[in-house]
Amino acid sequence: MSLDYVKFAPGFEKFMPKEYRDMVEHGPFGKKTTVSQMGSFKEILEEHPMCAGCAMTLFIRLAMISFPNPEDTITVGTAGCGRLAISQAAIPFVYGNYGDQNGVASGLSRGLRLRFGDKPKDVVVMAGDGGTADIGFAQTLHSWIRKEKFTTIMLDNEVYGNTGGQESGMTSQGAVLKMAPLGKKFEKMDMVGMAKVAGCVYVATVVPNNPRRVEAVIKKAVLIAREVGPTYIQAYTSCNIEYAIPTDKVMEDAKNVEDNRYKFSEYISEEAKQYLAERYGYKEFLPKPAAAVTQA
Ligand SMILES: Cc1ncc(C[n+]2csc(CCOP(=O)(O)OP(=O)(O)O)c2C)c(N)n1
Ligand code: SF4
Repeated sequence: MSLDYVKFAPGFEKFMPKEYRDMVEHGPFGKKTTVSQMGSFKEILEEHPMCAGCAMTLFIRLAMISFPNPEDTITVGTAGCGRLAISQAAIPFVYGNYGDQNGVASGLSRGLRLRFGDKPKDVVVMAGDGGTADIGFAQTLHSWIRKEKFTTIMLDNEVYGNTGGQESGMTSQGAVLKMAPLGKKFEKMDMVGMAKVAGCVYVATVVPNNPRRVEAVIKKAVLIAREVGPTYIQAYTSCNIEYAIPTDKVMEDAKNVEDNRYKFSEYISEEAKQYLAERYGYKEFLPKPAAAVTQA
């Protein structure tokens, strides 16, 4: 993949569907688009069949706008609500068996490095909390322990949304769901803690009601995964259906949850900070000048 794969072959332009022409002419490929420009360019994800008001869809949309090089990005997913939107985007999507996304991404990322050498090809896993922390738990953790260089994003709606409301390891203790009528008995899994212990060099928690923050987090995670090591983002992406959140209150819920129990957090290893500063000009991570020595 490169910009060449989105360009028209000579003479074919007039035969291409309008959607495709619009994507080539007004899409984000080869440009630096940001979430603050939403509405002024054609996005790689525009339509999806997910529930009205679903916060997960908003997060996926923001994440895709934030990919540093969408024309050189492949997403990997699995069963669950998110893949319904991710698979509609105008970039390649790999969909395997339930829970094998980090195994698939490991092979894909290694293969792309062998094939394309130094030219970055970004692999980004996006999967639900069930896919990441329950059924795919072993593959998720092992990819981190093996230091596989790609980004894992958990779409944490704290439930199995796609199959009608079973509890997941990421459901909060005590939560009552359609298929957990007695309430969840155990604590929410600490996947952030596990990511750090397993060797992720960048770990962040976010909610989707702060688009600029989502953008900053996604960019850092994808850039760091190119060369430094595995990166993990855990995003609160409420399921308004299973948690009965009125569609006009979805963002209010996200704000409340962020304030109360899903605070923004970011861990960056020293190596990753240095890499971002030196390679991508992140000024906040440049070494601070030594304090002037006060003369006695
Ligand atoms: C091997 C296998 N087991 C079970 C299923 C059925 N299944 C599809 S999606 C899903 C749960 C998805 O929950 P989660 O990963 O949290 O994603 P969400 O739908 O909540 O976004 C299950 C159990 C499946 N597709 N494959
Ligand atoms: S079931 Fe929940 S997570 Fe799935 S699309 Fe609907 S609102 Fe979103």
